[in-house]
Amino acid sequence: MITDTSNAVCLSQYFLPTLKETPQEAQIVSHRYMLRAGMIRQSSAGIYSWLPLGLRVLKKIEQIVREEQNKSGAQELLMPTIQSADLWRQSDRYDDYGKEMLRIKDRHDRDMLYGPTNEEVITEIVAATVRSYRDLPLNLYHIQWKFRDEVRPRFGVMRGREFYMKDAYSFDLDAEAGRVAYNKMFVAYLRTFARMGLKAIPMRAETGPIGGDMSHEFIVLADTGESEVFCHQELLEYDILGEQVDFGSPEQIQGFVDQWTSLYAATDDMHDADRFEREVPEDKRITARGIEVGHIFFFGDKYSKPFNAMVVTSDGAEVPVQMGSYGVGVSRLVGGVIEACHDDEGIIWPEALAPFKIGLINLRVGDDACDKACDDIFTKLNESGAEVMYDDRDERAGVKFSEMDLIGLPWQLIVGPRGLKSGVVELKNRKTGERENVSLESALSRISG
Ligand code: 5CA
Repeated sequence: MITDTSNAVCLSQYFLPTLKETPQEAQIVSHRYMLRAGMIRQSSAGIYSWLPLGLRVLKKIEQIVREEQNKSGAQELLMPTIQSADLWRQSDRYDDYGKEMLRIKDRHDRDMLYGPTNEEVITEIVAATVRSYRDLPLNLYHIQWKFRDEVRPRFGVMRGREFYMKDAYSFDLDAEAGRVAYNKMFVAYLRTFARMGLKAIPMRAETGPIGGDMSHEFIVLADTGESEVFCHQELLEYDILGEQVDFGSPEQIQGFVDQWTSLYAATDDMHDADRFEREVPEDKRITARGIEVGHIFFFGDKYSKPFNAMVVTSDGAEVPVQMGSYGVGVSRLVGGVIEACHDDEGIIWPEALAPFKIGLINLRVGDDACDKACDDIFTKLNESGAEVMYDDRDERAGVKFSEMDLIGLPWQLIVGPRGLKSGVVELKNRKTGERENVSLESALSRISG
């Protein structure tokens, strides 16, 4: 019995509008493949609809981000997309934010806006509810759509106007505790991106309109990245997933942060060419382009003061809480991962993010033996918990192969009449390109969920 039909789909019925031609408007590979593989459709400039295949990947990324935020001790809530302008007047950012902010009037002629970020909303909540040092530390996050009216929306979901972001906000009694919160997010981010199969390097960065004086951008190296970056090659060799992380130990967390920040890594704005040459041996210097997939900030009382977010200390004094904010570009990551993982035929999904694990290809739809074998495999895979997409369309083999390569599922199981006669099916690994003839049983035991 098929338990969840959304995890086992037949292509003859699945909404997957793929494109044969390369779309002219798409300048970079991730944008081209996302359009061609039927993951997204542009709705207007920098605004996209997520079609079923794209949405599955977006949700997987979102879930990894959520699990790692929760592990680090942050708590999920959900704030609105529409905010009142008065909130932003209180922090003095309403005018400063300029044309990037989408401003709206409601029927009472009140100034509203579509939130580009949520420092004001969350600080107002905390100011009204948190009173004592005993209520801290606190880290609250949500995963919500944002809008920034970018001058040049481009590269598909990488620089959209509407985009999906995880933003967390930490509240602490003093700067030292704030530093602990910042460090926890730093390590949570290392784990988050590593689980997605990405090497994201934390780099000293400018704070821009968010403010503050301590900030790191998490950068994935890619030729099509928008930022120019400089770093020590050994940073690419570190592996946080090989470490036992204890978020309850500030010393251990600080140790990881020190390890990652002791080697040179900076974005263009913060780059110091002399220091780079002094600190990094010539053969270890990386000058590259990169994609910013996350950005963390510590800004002390920049927002807590105007919102009067005060707490009483153990000595009875009243102090403004110390804050940081921490963003992950969830929708940007879909494009970022494709920039890092693809070849000339299409996308190569890391297993953790693949929309389905297996593409089952029936080479002769209508042939009793092929149909029966495929139905059987399809049911067994789904029962095992594996996510499977079954190409049961009456299409030429060449079309099926090239579309499956384009979509980039980690495994392809190819079932044809000739193989079945000798009791075998073909198992192809999308990443290595290796193909093997194996018995049905051994194919199933290798790729089941
Ligand atoms: N409030 C802070 C931290 S929560 C903040 O807004 N930071 S941010 O401006 O750096 O944005 C966080 C992340 O969102 C960025 O690192 C980037 O990955 C993503 N992002 C920013 N602008 C866009 C955009 N126009 N399109 C897609 N993703 C974006």
